[in-house]
Parts: sequence; structure tokens; C-alpha cells
Amino acid sequence: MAAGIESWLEQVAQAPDEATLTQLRVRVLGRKGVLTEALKTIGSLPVAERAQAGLDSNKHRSTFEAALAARQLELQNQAEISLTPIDVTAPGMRPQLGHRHPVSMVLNELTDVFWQMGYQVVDGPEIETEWFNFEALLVDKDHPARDMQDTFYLKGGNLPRTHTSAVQIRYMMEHKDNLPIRIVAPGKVYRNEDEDARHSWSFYQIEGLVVDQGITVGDLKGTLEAMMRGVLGDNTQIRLRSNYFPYTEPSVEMDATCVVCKGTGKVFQHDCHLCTGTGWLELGGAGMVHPRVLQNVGINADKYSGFAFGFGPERIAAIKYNVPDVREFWRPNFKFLEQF
Ligand code: FA5
Repeated sequence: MAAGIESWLEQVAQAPDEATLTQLRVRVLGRKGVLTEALKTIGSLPVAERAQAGLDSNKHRSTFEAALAARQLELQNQAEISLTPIDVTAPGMRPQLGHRHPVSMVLNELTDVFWQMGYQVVDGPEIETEWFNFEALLVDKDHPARDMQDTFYLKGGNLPRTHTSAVQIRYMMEHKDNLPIRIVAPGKVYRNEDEDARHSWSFYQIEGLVVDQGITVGDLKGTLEAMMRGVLGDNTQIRLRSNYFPYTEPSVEMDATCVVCKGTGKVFQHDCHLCTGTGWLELGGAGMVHPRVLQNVGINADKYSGFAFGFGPERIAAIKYNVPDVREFWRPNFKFLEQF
């Protein structure tokens, strides 16, 4: 058989149909097939040759079976091709085209607004050290503000960033000798929190940072208003209210009228599920960069000042597209996504 395997393989490769393949299978692997007969003679070989002869026979068997299977598939494919008539006059099928995700569309619009105002778009790592995510932003280990952002911790102490504010620190450290700074940093963040209509455990943020001489709260307010007008249009009602972040002073939060209850706080006499009855949806936080943060990264806080902000594009997209629950954006629901 060893000598003849090539010729059997050749016959398989040239078999014109499946019936020929069956005959070849019987002639080689059947009860009286050449390979079966060859196996029977192994017992009569000298002991020293038996093991090798056994190995060779098994190898020939699997090579032959693989060749049979391959040729059978080939014959079936040929049959299918020749059975399916091609109607050359039929209209072509358009491939289904995807489109940008609504949250990406909002992020692109936001970055466009800032790009037009002379900002650079920058990036930062999603896995951060505690120092960049918290300590450099004046949130020490036992600072109560750590509870504001429930954190996933990785083995070794690093963490998936809980906000994009860590990018501020990285950028300021790298560019402290090359001021002014004007950047936005969109990216994904992660929090170990329960999901509801306003919260996901993983979501996007867009961080903004400006550092220059003579930057004031007025600049911050004007910038936030320009951003909201650019993305949500002039008719959306927004408000700023004072808030607390350890790394900005003063700090504010920006809200927009809730999309579900249109600011009334009620839906059929019940508290609105999205804004929990307040009539407002919180879109982001902001403030004047705390002078100690500037000092920490080596910027002269007597000479320079700055503002920073961090906004949630899912919530902005919810307002813009009238979506009553931010979790919709991340469900694999094509009917929902195809609307945009
Ligand atoms: C912060 O993350 C601050 N780092 C923002 C900031 C930056 C303040 C720079 C000052 C200076 P906050 O935790 O409030 O703040 O989140 C900011 C925005 O992210 C929220 O207003 C909201 O729009 C969005 N957001 C927060 N948590 C979630 C969540 N679980 N799901 C979806 N969006 C969220």
C-alpha cells in the first residue's frame, strides 16, 4: 500500500462523481480493501518493523480519508453552483450599510464645536493609576468624594478610570511649559453602580480643560453655553447650579430640561422616572481648576488660572433624540439604533 497511496490519492482527486468516490472507499478501506489487507499482514512482520508499519498504515488511512472528504465537498460545491441559475437581469442587492452610533454622533458634534473654538482633541488611557484618577485631583484615599464615584479596582491597584478628569492631569504635566492649554478629551469611563434610566456602569464622558492667564468664570459659562447651543440648539433650556468637586473651586453642575416630563417633574401624576421628579437632567460638572491642582502639576497658580468640565454624551444624546432611558443606547437593539 505504501507505494500505491499516491496513485489512490490521484484517483480520488480525479473522481468525476460521488459514486466513484464510494467505490474507491470500498476498494481501499472496505473489508477486503487494500489498506485493510495490508493491516492484516502487520502481525506477520518481524517484531522490529511492526510498530513503524502500524504508524504508516494509520497515516495512510487518515490521508486517504481526508482526500475523500475534500473531493466530496468539491463535488457538492460544483453541483450547487451548476444548479443555481444566475439571473443576470435581477436588480443588485445593496449591502446593508451601518451608520454612526447616536452617542458617537453627539461626541463628534461636541468635538467639532470645540475644534472650531481652537481646542485640541486628545486622548488618555482607560486604565489609570489611583494617583491620576483621584489623588492628583485632590481626592485622597479617605476623602468622602471617593464615594461619589464607585470604583472597580483591578489586581495590583490600578483601575478603569471613573472619569476623564485624569486626562487633565496627564496633559498639564506634559505641557506645563507650553501654555496656554485648550483641550477636550472624549473617552469611556467605568463605575461600579446600579443602572437606571440615567446611569450605566460604562459610559462616555468628554472632558474639557483651558489654562491661560486671566481665565475667569465668565469664560467657563460662555464656553458651556456655546457647547450646548452647538449641540442642542438654542431652544433647549439649561441652568447652572453650584456644586462641589474637590478639584475645582467654585464648582457648578449643568442641567437641561428633562426630555420625558418636559420639566414638569411629573408623568401622569407620578414622579418622572428619568429625572426622578426634579424636571431637570444633569448633563455635566465644571468649575475653575483648583490652584492646588495647578501647583501639583507644576503650573504657577499666581500667574495662570483655568477651567475644566466633564459632560455625559449619553445624557446629551437622550435630550437631543428624545430617548427616555440611557441604557437603550447600549442594548443590542437594531430597531432602536436604526432610527438615527
Ligand atoms: C465628574 O465625573 C467630574 N469629573 C466632572 C468634572 C470635570 C467636574 C471637570 C469638574 C471639572 P459627575 O460624576 O457628575 O462628574 O459626572 C459627569 C457627567 O457624567 C454627569 O453629569 C452625567 O452626564 C455623566 N454620568 C455620570 N454618571 C453616569 C452614569 N452612570 N451613566 C451615564 N452618564 C453618567
